[in-house]
Amino acid sequence: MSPSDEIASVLAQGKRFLLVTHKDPDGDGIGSMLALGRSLTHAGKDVLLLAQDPIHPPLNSLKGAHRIAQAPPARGNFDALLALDCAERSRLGEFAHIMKDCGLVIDIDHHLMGEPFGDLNLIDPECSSTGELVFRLIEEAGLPMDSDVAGNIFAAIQTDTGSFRYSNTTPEALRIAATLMERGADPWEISNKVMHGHSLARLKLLEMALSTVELHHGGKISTMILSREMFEETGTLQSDSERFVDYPRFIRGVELGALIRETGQYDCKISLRSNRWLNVASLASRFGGGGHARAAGFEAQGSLEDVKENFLMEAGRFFDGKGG
Ligand SMILES: [Mn+2]
Repeated sequence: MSPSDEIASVLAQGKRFLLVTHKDPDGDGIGSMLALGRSLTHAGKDVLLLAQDPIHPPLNSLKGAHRIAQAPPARGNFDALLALDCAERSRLGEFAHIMKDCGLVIDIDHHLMGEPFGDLNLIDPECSSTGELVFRLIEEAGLPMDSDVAGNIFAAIQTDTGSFRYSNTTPEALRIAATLMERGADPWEISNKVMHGHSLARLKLLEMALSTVELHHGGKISTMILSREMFEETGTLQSDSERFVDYPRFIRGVELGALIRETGQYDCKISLRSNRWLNVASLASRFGGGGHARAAGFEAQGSLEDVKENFLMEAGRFFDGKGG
């Protein structure tokens, strides 16, 4: 039996399911969780959706987002835990311990890093997004798909492919998007909510971030900085800086764009994007992180200045070694 057949039969036989996604959830994780959760609920299952952090704008406008709980359930007893878009066990954060209360752990993901941690694993790194895997699973398992399920899968694929622009956009992703439209997904409505629904404060934060953009390594590396002060001054959250990393990458001649965010005292988070050939997953792994060839990230300890300097030194070396 293929992994998706095995998972389909667990979903058909089980009654209670717990769905989770990674910490700092994104559109793919939340959209996938909401879509699969609603479909299973309509199939008569008892479903609990769980996220470690509150769902911030604009993702809280996805249909059904208010149903996502933040606290783990008092009673375990789930037939299975489905981990969506989690990349590796550590991305489950504080929820990793709930796994023992669940009959089976099912890992559904399109990242290629670490060992799959599920009893059953539906992993396909060729796949644009976890949303695409959820679509396939729902179809193959014969689970119900109404317009809200279709819309949330569409939002998952749209956010993870940068509105069908990034290099993970495949013919299959576009075909599925077309099918989702036929099932009632409305791309304009979804973009307005998920891609455009931002606050004025976010624009003020972007204004500050843009003023820090610099070029390095002969114009091939570009950096952008976000300090804790900037978040405080504008009253914004880390989640408001989603997709800022695209701006340094958009500069002509740049191959590697990096967004360096200060997340705590001596804690930074670095997001990496490349345009054509540089393997940023491999660069991130030098710092203990990971991701995809064109989008990756890692965490680092130190002041913003030190982290930036260290990163630029290593990135320059990686570049010169034709890091692929
Ligand atoms: Mn994803």
